[in-house]
Amino acid sequence: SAHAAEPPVGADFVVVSNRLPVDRSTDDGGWRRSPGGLVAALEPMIQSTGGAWVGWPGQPDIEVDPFSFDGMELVPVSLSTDDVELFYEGFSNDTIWPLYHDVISPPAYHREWWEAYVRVNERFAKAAASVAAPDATVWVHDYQLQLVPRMLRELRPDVVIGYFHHIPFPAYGIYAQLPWRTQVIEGLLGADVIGFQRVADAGNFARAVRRRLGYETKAGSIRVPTPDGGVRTAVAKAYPISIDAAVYDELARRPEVQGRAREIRASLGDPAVVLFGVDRLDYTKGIGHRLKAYGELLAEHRLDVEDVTLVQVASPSRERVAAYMQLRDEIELTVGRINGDHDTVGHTAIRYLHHAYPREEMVALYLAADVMLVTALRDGMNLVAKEYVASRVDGRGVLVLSEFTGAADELTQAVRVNPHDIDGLKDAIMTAIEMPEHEQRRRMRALRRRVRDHDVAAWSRAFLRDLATVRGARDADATPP
Ligand code: GDG
Repeated sequence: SAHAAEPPVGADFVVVSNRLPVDRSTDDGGWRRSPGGLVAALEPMIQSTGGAWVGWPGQPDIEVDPFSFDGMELVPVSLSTDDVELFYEGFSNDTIWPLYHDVISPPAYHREWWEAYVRVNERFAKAAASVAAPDATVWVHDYQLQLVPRMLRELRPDVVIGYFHHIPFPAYGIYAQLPWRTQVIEGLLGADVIGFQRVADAGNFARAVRRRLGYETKAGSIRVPTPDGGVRTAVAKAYPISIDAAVYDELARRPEVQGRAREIRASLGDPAVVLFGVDRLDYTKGIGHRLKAYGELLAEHRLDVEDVTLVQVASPSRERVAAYMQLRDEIELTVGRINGDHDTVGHTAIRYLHHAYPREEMVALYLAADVMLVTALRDGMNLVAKEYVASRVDGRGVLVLSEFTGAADELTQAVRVNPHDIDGLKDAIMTAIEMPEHEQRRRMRALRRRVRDHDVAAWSRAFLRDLATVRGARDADATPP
């Protein structure tokens, strides 16, 4: 018959995220691991428990059977071209993303998009339900899948469910715009532990729960009524995500990477100061604000193009969403103007790169940069800030960091900025450029310690420890006296 092979007995640990941790190679159709901290953080746990990962393989309209990869069972969820347009580009990236980033760009509300979001979340929930062993632990990730916790609980009341939200959760006054604001909160409350990047995000969520549903919340514990008339506790708490700091440290110590960093500076004409920004080309990242501040510093002769270059990597992102096309046009117009006004034949103001680079090259760029500019208008965490710090094995370099990133809660030794305040941003850039070496070292030492001691493995341990506590409490309740 046309039936797929029987699913395995079931996995004790299941991760569910929009994307599987692999990409299909365009050369040979084989699967390659996609880079990223989440895989690195979760892989040991998945491998040791014979766990599974449920997610979209990244291409529309393909049906792929579950397969094993590096000791993990990968369970593909297929999305049609319509699903990608309505669920992913539409509701996820053009409704939730701008709304949750404080409406920097206006969110679009379309009932058709919402219907697709419900439908696709159901598909993910069913896939997770079919692969989880009895009493398994299931960890759902991010804003594309906010309805999955509740749907999964209805299908499988035996499993323990965690959810981690990688982006901000907005203040109620903003959240309240969402036509489906009650359903989304009910979806999230299906989880036993709901993790956020910042304490403020967890607080915003608890407030939304009180306002929409009137449930009692106390110090991150939410009392959720159950269908049988009882009540259970859901935990809403901050777990700031991080990076695999040791990997960046190790790469940055390689002689070939350090050689490449010198080569990069030389190819820019060995300017006295290299400024660096790297972001997905996204309106949340404040790239325009950064360019404006830098352009004014050049125009006012506080900086000279002979001495300073800004390298801006803007990796291509969500190129089919209109707001991103418009952003790209704006940024590229601004770059062209600044370069046109200030470049000399031998020196450029901005080396603008609309590409993605391999990780080794990123680390070489971090090492080549005297000043790292992270000027996001709103960002859940911002891993770039942590990667820069982890790469500075030489103890030098200055991080300019927006106070609107999750990272600002932890990286308190950075030069802190409000990117909306262009004069303040200009002064912060000058402070960073002029910072004496001993002060760079003092700050970088503290920053490096923070990132080393709070790496991505510590993050997943903390989250999974709280999930295990839920399981323990439930087992204790179920045990007859
Ligand atoms: C979301 C939240 C939260 C970028 N360009 C290249 C490249 N990157 C890598 C960076 C970094 C990652 O992509 C970007 O992570 P961020 O945290 O900076 O931002 P988002 O993509 O918006 O991520 C964010 C994160 O989820 C995790 O929870 O921190 O707040 O928005 O690792 O290095 N990597 C390579 N080449 C590139 O050109 N290799």
